[in-house]
Amino acid sequence: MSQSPSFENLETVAAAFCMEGAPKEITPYGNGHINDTYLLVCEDGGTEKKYILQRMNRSIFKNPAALMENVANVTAYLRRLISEKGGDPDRETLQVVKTKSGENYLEDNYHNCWRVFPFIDHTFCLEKVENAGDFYDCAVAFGNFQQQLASYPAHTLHETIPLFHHTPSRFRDFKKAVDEDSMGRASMVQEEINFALSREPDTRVLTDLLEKGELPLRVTHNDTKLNNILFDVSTRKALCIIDLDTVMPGLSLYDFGDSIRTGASTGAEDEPDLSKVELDLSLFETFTKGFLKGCGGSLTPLEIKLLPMGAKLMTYECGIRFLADFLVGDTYFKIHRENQNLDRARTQFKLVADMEKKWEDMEEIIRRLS
Ligand code: ADP
Ligand code: GN1
Ligand code: MG
Repeated sequence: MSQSPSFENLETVAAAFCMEGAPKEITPYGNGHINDTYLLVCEDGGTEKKYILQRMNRSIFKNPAALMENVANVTAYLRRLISEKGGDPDRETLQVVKTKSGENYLEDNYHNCWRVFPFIDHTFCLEKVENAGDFYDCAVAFGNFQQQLASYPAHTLHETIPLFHHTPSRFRDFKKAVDEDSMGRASMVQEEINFALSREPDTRVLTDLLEKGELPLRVTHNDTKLNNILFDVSTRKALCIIDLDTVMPGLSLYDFGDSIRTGASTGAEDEPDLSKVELDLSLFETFTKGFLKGCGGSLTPLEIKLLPMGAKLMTYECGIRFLADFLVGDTYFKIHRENQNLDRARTQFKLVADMEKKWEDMEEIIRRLS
């Protein structure tokens, strides 16, 4: 199938799922960097039913069956918890719509893998924090997500992307991309490469502590960027955590750090004007308060102490991933313009440098809140 499937192709795919009504409109949707996402509107006897139809990224997710087993089991588990608490499972978590043959996803004749979720209507995603209250809600929701999954049988989860947040392994991949320089781009980004290389000793801090058993392995989301949470239009409350492809055992610091990276930056992830990018300390404080609350006292003193390191390392790690992708020719993260991955890497490194400048302030905030 071509890169942009036609309505007819998509309609055929959609028809294989247990949906209400017949497909009327199918349009590209959202700003994810990984999967191809469509809003699918179906007509059912005069009423509209909406779904999210996604083509999973096969070059990233090597085992779609294992991935979808994780998503189906985790969402079924969350639905039970939400119902027990009197919440609305149809709006507060995702639900896997099965294919007509009872599978969690469909593999078409071209080896594309597709899945469907009910569209959670009257919601919006934030690409940038608009006010501190939203970011606080987001922090409580992500902390709470980790709490909810604390009793989930972690051993049943498949590792959908091996070594996803293993920063030393990410560093090795980055170094390989620099050494191979397959696109001949390294000479134009020497300053960025040197910035990343000089911080190599930091890469091991969290994984060493994990290996020594000083940091607990938890079930974490691992991709807690701002646009992976849906807000309710009427209440403007954080409603539903989405993008569950990387729910796996991990460190709480990964989830904390990835949200700071995206939500506490004053600029967009791909902002070309670096003067607009810095760490907003007040948003850092807001998120920390919310996350501690959401985790309900479950974080250990060492986890709390290391929250600034979580923020810095997740930002650094994302920076080297973007830069490596730029060096190999933009094969992983979707780009919509030339040099977008380079701009993304630059914003992450600018944020890392700013965090290093504001290190004492971050530590002081953590001391005050703990
Ligand atoms: P990616 O892995 O590419 O980031 P996501 O699963 O995060 O893909 O989906 C991309 C976007 O689609 C989200 O940021 C959100 O805007 C929207 N989205 C995904 N699932 C739903 C849903 N069930 N209801 C409403 N919007 C959704
Ligand atoms: C990707 O899927 P999405 O767009 O929410 C990526 C994250 C990165 C992020 C950078 C599976 O997230 O790890 O931090 O882009 N997801 C995967 O914006 O690699
Ligand atoms: Mg996403």
